[in-house]
Amino acid sequence: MHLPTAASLLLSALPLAVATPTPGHGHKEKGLNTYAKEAGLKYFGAATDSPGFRERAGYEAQYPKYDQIMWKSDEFGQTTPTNGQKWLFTEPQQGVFNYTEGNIVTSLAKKHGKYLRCHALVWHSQLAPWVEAKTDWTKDELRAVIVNHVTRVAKAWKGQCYAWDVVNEALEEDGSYRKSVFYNVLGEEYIKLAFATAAKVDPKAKLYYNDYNLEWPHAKTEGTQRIVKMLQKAKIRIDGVGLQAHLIAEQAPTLDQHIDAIKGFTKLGVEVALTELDIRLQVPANATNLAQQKEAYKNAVGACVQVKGCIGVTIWDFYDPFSWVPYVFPGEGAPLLWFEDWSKHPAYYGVQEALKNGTKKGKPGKWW
Ligand code: 9MR
Repeated sequence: MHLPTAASLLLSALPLAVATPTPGHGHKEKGLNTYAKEAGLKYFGAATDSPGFRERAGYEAQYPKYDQIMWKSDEFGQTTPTNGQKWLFTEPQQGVFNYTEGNIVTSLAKKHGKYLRCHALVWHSQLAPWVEAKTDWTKDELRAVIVNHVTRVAKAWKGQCYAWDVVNEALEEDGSYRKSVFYNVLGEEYIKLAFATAAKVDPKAKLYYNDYNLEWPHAKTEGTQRIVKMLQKAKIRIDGVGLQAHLIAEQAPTLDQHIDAIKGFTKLGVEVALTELDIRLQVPANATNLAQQKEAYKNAVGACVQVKGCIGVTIWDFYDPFSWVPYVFPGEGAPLLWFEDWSKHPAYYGVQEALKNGTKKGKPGKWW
């Protein structure tokens, strides 16, 4: 869907020769990754799935247009496979490893020169069923399972990942540990084991803890700081915290909340990235919630630009039909930057403004 803005209606009524290009409508518009690099970030990226697993089936006719934006433009300098590297695909049966699904996206990243974030080594969800089917793991057995999985999978992409999400979503909202099979058998030791193993196998990849609802300070951000400190104290390498940033347009964090949350991690000496940004709204979208979404995107990306140590932003796909959101939150959707008809969300220009108006090197932009 495309909602004409007041500015675009006004412009279309003017003779072309006098129409001054507005941000986002000028001929010299660059892609988001270009603006991100100019602002001092490493990348602005988009996660993507292998075609067989994209959320909306029957959209094959859209693939050429999709690929053009995903791979052949300067919109995105980085990607993350949304599914293919997960345990379910990489070790479907104990000791049987398969990298086919993950390789689809990782090889495209290589071919097109995009940074790659690798996702995710140890996670309670999209886990191969055999891990949870066995209810009487001994500590030693499960330690061996984790070490073997992390070793084999990290080795498979060794040297290719800018970063690995080593442990994903280990916390509850109150900052306590999630009672996953890993935690139930090993306690917090499983986190140490996963990071120590990944550090050994891929010394160049940045090792991240990744979770959602870390974009404003509260119990869960404190729990995450506790994990960072625990690893540091044990002299186990952790390089970054990934803030997934699955947000809601109508109730998104403010710029200051984002900044405080990010600084809460960077002050510990680790870097931060927004790793799965999307901002859902009640559908059908309307001018009000699209404006809220624009503001929310601008604040999230703007905070990353403003805080030293926040190195990049990844949106969790870029084309609305391929988002996971409507399948999990009925009545909500349109969380990305391109609508189904390929017109851009107002939020696209919110991101653009955040990137163009701010720089890590200079003073904060005038809108801060
Ligand atoms: O985008 C992924 C979707 O295709 C899967 O069906 C879903 C299953 O949980 O996982 C989605 O990605 C998740 C990511 O791996 C971790 N953080 C939350 C993401 C959205 O669920």
